[in-house]
Amino acid sequence: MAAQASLPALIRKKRDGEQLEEEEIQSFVRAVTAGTAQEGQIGAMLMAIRLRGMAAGETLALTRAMAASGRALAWPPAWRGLLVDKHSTGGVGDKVSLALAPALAACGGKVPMISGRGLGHTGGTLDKLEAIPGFRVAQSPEEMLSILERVGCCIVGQSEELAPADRVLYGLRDVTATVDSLPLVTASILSKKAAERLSALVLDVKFGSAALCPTEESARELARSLVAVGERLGVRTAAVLSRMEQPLGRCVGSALEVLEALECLGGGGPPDLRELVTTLGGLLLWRCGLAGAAEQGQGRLARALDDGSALGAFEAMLGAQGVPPATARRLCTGTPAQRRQLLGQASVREELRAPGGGWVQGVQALPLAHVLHELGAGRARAGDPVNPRVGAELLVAVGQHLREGEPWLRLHHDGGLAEASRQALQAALRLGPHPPGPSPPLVAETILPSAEPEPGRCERP
Ligand code: IUR
Repeated sequence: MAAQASLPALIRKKRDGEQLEEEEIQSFVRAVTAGTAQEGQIGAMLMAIRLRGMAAGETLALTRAMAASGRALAWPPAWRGLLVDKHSTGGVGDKVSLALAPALAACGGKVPMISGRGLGHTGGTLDKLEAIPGFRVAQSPEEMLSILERVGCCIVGQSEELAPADRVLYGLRDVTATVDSLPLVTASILSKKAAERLSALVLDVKFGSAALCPTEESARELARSLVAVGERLGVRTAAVLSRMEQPLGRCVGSALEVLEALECLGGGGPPDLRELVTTLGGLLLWRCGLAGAAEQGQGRLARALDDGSALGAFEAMLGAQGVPPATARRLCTGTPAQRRQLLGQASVREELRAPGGGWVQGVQALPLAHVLHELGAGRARAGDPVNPRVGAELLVAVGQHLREGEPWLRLHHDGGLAEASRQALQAALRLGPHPPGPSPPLVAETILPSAEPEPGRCERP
């Protein structure tokens, strides 16, 4: 056996633009997981990868090594083909997971959804769910299995044991300016999904001013990388490119987003949210074989939202994850006022009024998210608390005419709105003298694996 290359030799090799062998990548990831690699060495390797990139085979090897750094989930053989999940690269007002996981369970899927917390301007699914009194995001793999047996879906946090190498690398990427690296993003997202032992995965890769990917081209590149590596890991993978200029739906902020997800789960809610839930879910049902085509899958998802079965699965999931049954019942079947009372409301609710008259061309998501973040809806550092009651409701839609002084945004907060923030919010409302032209579609493109099987393709679970 050849002598193991030292970490400096591996860093040098990548630094000089050479490709790393699979064993070399494994040895780097082992050193990261075992804690024998120094932070400086890990940072240097991350920067070498960020600057030199990785070939497809290297990215696959990195993903596999990171997935193998911890425990993998195990499921009964009878669930073969039914295990599905989705991942979003993050958006403003993105509450899709809250509605999608139970809707998929209602369609016969098994959904072991592992979600994240918000960091930066985008909210996290776990923070949103924790706006519900009693909801517990920490569930062991054994508890996940039991919930999936009874309910069909769970939404949980990443346990210490799952892809621990990603935890180390992700933490250091933030402080070494190496977050925006295609192979590192691909390996980070897919290592956790590979450890979930999924049958099918759909990725919502957002693009636009409030997204990780600023342009449609960069989103397409990331989506292609994710789909190609996902498939080679044996997971049937698809991605959509969706626009993220404006908030998704009408509500932003944890408690308000839970309320909006409940509307969607009951067959109502804003059309853009329902469109994304049914599009992503339809692709998943098709890719795992529960539907013959994506359109058929979309129809099944829509029926689960309309006939109460998705809402029923959500109520069961809440009960299984620590919410007292009476609370879960009231939240899912109560009036909007009863729901608001259960989740609690901020002490201040104020309406912003249109500074002039005109036609609504759009509302920019990024400044809105920044102001809500300042008001306590987001966190500056991992581990900081968030205020679930802080949020905003859009009172207008694109194409609507507003007269000067008419309310366009209802802000929920517990005090501290600075004048500069108020001005930033007013500037986020874009008004024009004419009605806007037709809006571009929310989903710009669907990315599927290329038809040709790639060499080295593995068996599917
Ligand atoms: N989410 C992840 O899980 N990993 C990443 O690298 C990014 C988002 I960026």
